[in-house]
Amino acid sequence: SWYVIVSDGIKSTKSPTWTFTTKAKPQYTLTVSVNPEGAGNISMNPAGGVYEESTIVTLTAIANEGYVFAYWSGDASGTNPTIQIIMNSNKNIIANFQLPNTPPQIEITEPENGTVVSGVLMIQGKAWDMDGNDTLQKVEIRIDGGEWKEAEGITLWSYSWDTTKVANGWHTIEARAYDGIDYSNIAKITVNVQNVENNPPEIEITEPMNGSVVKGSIVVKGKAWDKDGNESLVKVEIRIDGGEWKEATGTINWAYTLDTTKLSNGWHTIEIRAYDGIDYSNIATTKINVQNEKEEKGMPWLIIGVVIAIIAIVAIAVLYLRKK
Ligand SMILES: [Ca+2]
Ligand SMILES: [Ca+2]
Repeated sequence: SWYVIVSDGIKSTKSPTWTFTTKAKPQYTLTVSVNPEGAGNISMNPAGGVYEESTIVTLTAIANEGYVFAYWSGDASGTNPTIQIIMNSNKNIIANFQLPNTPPQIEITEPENGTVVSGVLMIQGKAWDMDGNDTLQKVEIRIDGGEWKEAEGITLWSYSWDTTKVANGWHTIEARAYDGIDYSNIAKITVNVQNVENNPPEIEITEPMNGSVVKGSIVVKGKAWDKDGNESLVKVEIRIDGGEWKEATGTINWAYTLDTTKLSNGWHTIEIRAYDGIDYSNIATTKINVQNEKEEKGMPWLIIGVVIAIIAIVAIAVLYLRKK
């Protein structure tokens, strides 16, 4: 509060008393620290550490040599080394640093670069990490620059690759390891896939003709052959009406005896296939119309006839005795 005193040297007059209040903004304290100690510094802009309410402070974490910035903690978060905070309370902020990551390393040990391979190939190798093998998370493989796929195991890893799924010729195998932060270099080999391509066998039914009317015991027969050599034929199989496959006799010239009395009268489907140890042939089909004669079922009629005859004889006998 204040007032004025006016004086002419003899008399003085005091003015009324005026009062007013100033509204000062509250002030807050920003405390920063570094973890681990000596790993780096934090610059504050504006500098100071004590700020009026609502002041925006830019914090930058600066790593010392041998460290990298990791994340903020306390009253801040995130992994960006520069952040802005608004001073609306006292704050305590920690900049966390860590030792930089060493990427893992990888090696393909099997197969050797440039070798001829076939069938299902077991690709194998090793992975390691200077920061400790326990940080390794996975090993991935890709074929011909395709999608990365996870291998089995890590420090000693393997990956099963079916080379019959690709064309014969040169193919690229690449491997990499991951430690949760960085991928390793990519290990790369090329191999020459040489698989023998198999032609499926072929088959034909020569008897019975499609649509034949048959009865009793019949012989189903035909021929089978294979472009890769008929000696590769393993077996010929037959099934009736989509039932169980049964082996026929012979291969190049095969036969199967079918008792049609075990089948109902009417149309039935016979299917045949050949197998060369790798692939089955197409299925050859023929339809037969079974017509076996029905067995005589006279017995019930005979019994009924005898019963009627006995009743008739008894009736006649009764009538005859009554007349007497
Ligand atoms: Ca590492
Ligand atoms: Ca074949």
